[in-house]
Amino acid sequence: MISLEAVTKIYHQPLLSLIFEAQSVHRHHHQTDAVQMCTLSNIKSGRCPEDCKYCPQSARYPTEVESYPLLPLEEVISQAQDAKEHGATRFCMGAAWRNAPDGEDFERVLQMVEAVAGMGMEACVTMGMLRPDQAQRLAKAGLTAYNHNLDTSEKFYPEIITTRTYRDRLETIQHVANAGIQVCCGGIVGMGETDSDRLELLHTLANLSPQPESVPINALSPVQGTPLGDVEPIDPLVLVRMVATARILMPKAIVRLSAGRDRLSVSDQALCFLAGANSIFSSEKLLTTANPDWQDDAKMFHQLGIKPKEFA
Ligand code: SAM
Ligand code: DTB
Ligand code: SF4
Repeated sequence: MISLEAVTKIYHQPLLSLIFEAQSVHRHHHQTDAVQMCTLSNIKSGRCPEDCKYCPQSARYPTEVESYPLLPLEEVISQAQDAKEHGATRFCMGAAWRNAPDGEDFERVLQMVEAVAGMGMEACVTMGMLRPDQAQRLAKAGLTAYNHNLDTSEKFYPEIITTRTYRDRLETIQHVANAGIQVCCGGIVGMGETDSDRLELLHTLANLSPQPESVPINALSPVQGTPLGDVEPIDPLVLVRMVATARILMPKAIVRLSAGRDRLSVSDQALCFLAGANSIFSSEKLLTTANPDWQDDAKMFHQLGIKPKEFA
């Protein structure tokens, strides 16, 4: 068990010492100068019944996001092929559902997972709460990882989401791990939370058993129409501290510099890589919001001497 005091001590040390410690841990456990590219696909968009205040896909907020039902299998396969050709080794399929469905839609998601895994890519899905039997079927289809974020601290969580509890999230994460699927679990900064909320989130993540194999750190991408649409952008150095602390606490995890990169300079991102981030989402769109495009990232990798991490 890692104590909250230990997490606090790591997080609040002088920034340069924190980055140095994180980079030392990083070099011990990971290939240096290699960053994994993952590509997202919004396989089912909009009209979500949940009230996550950050999310443009919630049916409760007047946003301009496109709504469509589950995409056809062929469309998703073609997107995955395109991502692979651009060097992505992980394909992450997101669906705006409160929980994983049953019936035809679930069968189609299983086919998508089989197809992506069959192409020699890591397959990841995020579609809300999962039951143990659904997790087992996804595992059988070849799913590498399931993304289900805690988003923030247990304390701040009710300010952001009221339609499902922190406990619901922890249960889904346990079902995923029990089925032998890797857990991808992280959070968002820049929603008005305090340092103490960030520390508590990191503390909860690091004490999950097993620890998550993948930890996405998102900076809020504010979307007009959502209750957080006008929130001021976060100081990039908060992101650096989050990444570095996550790296030290979860040495083996892939730490993903996720939403919000379109507002970061190459130098900000370089600091995040130095602090132990070793994955990004690539392609000009995340699920619904803007992201640097393939060319921007190819240029950044060249400038920083980073190689795309190969499929292992
Ligand atoms: N509906 C499923 C769920 O909530 O688990 C899957 C899709 S949901 C969009 C996946 C994650 O994206 C959320 O948990 C949240 O962490 C992140 N996210 C959503 N909107 C965001 C935003 N505007 N800025 C940053 N991260 C966001
Ligand atoms: C995660 O933590 N970040 C990704 C992925 N998991 C699914 C999603 C970010 C979404 C950003 C808002 C949007 O594009 O709609
Ligand atoms: Fe729905 Fe997921 Fe968006 Fe929450 S984050 S509103 S559950 S799509």
